[in-house]
Amino acid sequence: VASAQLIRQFQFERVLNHDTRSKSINILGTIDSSPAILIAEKTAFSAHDEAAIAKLPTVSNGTSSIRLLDRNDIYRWYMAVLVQDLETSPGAKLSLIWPATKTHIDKYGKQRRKVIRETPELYRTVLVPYIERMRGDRIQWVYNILSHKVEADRIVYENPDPEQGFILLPDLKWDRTTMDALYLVAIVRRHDIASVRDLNKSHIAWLKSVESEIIHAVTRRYTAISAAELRVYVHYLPSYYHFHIHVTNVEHDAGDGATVGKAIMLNDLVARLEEMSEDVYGFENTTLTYLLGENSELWREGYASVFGEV
Ligand code: M7G
Repeated sequence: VASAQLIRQFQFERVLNHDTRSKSINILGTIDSSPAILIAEKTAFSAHDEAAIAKLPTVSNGTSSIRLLDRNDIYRWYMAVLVQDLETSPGAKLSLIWPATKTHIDKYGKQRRKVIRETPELYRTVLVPYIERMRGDRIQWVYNILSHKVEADRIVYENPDPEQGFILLPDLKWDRTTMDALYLVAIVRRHDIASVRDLNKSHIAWLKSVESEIIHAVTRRYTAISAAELRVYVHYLPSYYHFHIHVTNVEHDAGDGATVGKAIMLNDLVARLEEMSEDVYGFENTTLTYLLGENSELWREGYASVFGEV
């Protein structure tokens, strides 16, 4: 209830970005004179809920809720107001970041991207110092989850071992109802892995068991989904430098977050580690290529001078 009051105080400032395909919009505003970002996304149809889908063309709040726009031969197109209900069929999912930092505003704004071919040397000289600066307060939310301070009742599965353990729970991007859009995140307990770069051959067995525990836990909890319908992957670059794994339904279009230049299948990471020679040993010593937004501090203050047309 408290958070619903908070979102009502949002004062519009400007649109940061919008997307017609995902039907989402990122808005910058203020709450209590501090910057706030509101992300609104229309919810997907819940194809598993066949009873609701069957009623789609007939349900109406009143006679004016479906209007024929035009017809041509066998084709007809309409505009409609669908019956919505906060519990079973909400119309939109809203996320609020408040107070938002400059890094958040950059991330949710429209931006062009660049391809970064990051050699081991660039990783050490440009990215490592950047990660050091970024790790601080930005991952408070991760520590809150690991210490059961927040979201504890949402946990899907937990392995409490301090070294090997992790917590699997719904990602904030998931509306927690639409099965086709299932999106979970697994956050590891250990603090010594900031990103894929810190993974090496010594982690192979651990990564394999984490992946199989994840798959087992998800398919047990969400019985409509099978192991072959799960996309288990990691981001490089991530936004948050504490190792975590994305778990989504393959049917879900996770947008940029699931594309080449950002997402790497966990299985592929493990296979690469297995194939690596003892000399190379870990991702620290490889070249990784990814996309980076031009608004980011990492581009402006780091890679622009290396890859930019100066
Ligand atoms: P990432 O690859 O570091 O960043 O993944 P990005 O995908 O946002 O670029 C972090 C993941 O954690 C994303 O899928 C976020 O949606 C999710 N996430 C972020 N926060 C702040 C939270 C949170 O507070 N709770 C939960 N459950 N998930 C979060």
